[in-house]
Amino acid sequence: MAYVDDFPTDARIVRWNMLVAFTALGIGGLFGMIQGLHRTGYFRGFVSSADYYTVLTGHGVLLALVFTTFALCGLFTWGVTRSLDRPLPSARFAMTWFGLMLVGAVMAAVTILGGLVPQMPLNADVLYTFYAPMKAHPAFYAGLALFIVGSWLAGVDWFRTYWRWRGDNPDQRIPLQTFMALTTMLMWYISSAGVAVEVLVFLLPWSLGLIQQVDPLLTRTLFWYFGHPVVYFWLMPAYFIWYTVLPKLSGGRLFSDPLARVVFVLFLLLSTPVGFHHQYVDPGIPEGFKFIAMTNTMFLLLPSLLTAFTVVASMEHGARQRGGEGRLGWLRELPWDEPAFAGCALAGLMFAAGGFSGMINAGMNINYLIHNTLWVPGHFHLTVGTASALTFMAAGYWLFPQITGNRLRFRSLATIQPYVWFIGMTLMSNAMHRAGLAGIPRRTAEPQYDSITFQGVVGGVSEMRLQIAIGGTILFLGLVLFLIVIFGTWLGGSGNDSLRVNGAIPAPLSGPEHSPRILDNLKLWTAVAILLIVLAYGLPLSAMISDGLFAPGSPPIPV
Ligand code: HEM
Ligand SMILES: [Cu+2]
Repeated sequence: MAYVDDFPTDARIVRWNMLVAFTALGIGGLFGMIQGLHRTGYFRGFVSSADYYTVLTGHGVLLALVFTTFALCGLFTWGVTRSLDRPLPSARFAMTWFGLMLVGAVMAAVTILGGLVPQMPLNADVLYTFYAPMKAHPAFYAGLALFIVGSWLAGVDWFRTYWRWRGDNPDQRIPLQTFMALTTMLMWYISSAGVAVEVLVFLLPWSLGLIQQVDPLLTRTLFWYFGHPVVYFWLMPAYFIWYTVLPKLSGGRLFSDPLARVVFVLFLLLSTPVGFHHQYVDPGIPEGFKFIAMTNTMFLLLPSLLTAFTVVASMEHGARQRGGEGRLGWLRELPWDEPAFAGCALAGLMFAAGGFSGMINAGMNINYLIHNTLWVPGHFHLTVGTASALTFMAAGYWLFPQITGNRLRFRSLATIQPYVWFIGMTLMSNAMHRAGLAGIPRRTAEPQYDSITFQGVVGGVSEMRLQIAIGGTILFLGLVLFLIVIFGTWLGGSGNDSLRVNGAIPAPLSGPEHSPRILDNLKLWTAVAILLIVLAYGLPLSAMISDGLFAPGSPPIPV
């Protein structure tokens, strides 16, 4: 029996979320390729120099916000209902949050793309970080607000399902996948409150003309209060797949359920009190608080290192079950020709590289070297752009047959797709990192300044630009392969007769009974998380608002 037979309504909800996610991925990826080509200086025909920022905003919003959040909603709806073995309480409620998110996302996207059509009054060239003094059309902020509220209601839906299950099972440990979804959502409620205040109290009224000015430092701080934890909102669903699906795909079982719980609790505690590490160069924030943020950030490496250990141990266990031997010889026994496995494993490998460049970003002193250069997109295309994106694609290969009842189509394309993405990203990200070291700025259509020449540290500047463009084109090709497989599987229905995916997930080697019950005390961890935030943010925030909520203000930069 596939998931779709047990939970037909929920399967539809998962399907729709994933399809919106992958559509956003397709459009956003096309914009990415255009950017890479534009920056070479040779292929400028696609968009004008000014429109570059419209495209860049579309790329960032569609990929970093829309694609990731819909994918998360699809994966968590599947994980919660599967692990609790009960459907969401009400299809109507589920369609409400899905609808709110969709309407919000479409409003934001249409407002951004309106910038490409001179006759339309809409525009929002404010980049996906959208902070003042850049100002967008009110429809953009209203769309964002709907989108965030929709995501909150999605979390309510998973909590409701969990509470009902709890009523029937008062003494059981929370099933792991549900535990992961709930801790992620608690983190999301705490952190997205910051961006909700930023949008609803400041940016939307300002863009409607109801207030004349906003305080850029305060609104930036509110943004980054949310802007770091949001990266865990992208990553935790990838971890969720690595912990619960990847061991099975490797032919084994999860090494340790308790370690997985510890990791998710650590993310809940530490994701938010670190946001100042995005503001190292902002004046007006005391250096000591930047230092605290840096220290917390370094602690945040711990859950990722624990994950690397647990996931690799599970993979090794799987490979040895399949007859793998030797210190590293077992690696050969892993199913590298299985697209879902290869996608997750390559995503994890790239994430390790992203972790290293992330440590450079996080260091208060070396951050100055790479701040606002192409190094930064070089870094996060390894993390969100691959660790999350490629894992979500891989999860799609595994999940689509289960949620549609159809066999995976174009399997040979699916088999090579993760490798195509891996090669494209290796080229693009490597060149972006090096270009950043040469001082080439990010978010700049044509980075040529009078009397400044960029010196390549290794290789030349035009070589790096070319490598970014070639890597970006290969990535887009990888994306097209993926979309052919997924939409082919969805539309090319062959019925339920020959499903090749076995959706069962085996029990871990070490189960939840090996950990103290306090790990499941979500109220306690939420309280500790809030306490840490008060310590990290209380004083600097109160200093920022002590001179008035809207002052010192700043005139808008019209876009
Ligand atoms: C086809 C694959 C992709 C290509 C070719 C691509 C290319 C690029 C390029 C060249 C930039 C830098 C532009 C600049 O700073 O001037 C960029 C920025 C960015 N990319 Fe990608 N990218 C791809 C996929 C992704 C994915 C999958 C994600 C996230 C899930 C992502 C998220 C971002 C974000 C958030 C930015 C920063 C936008 C900003 O600075 O406002 N990209 N991308
Ligand atoms: Cu961060």
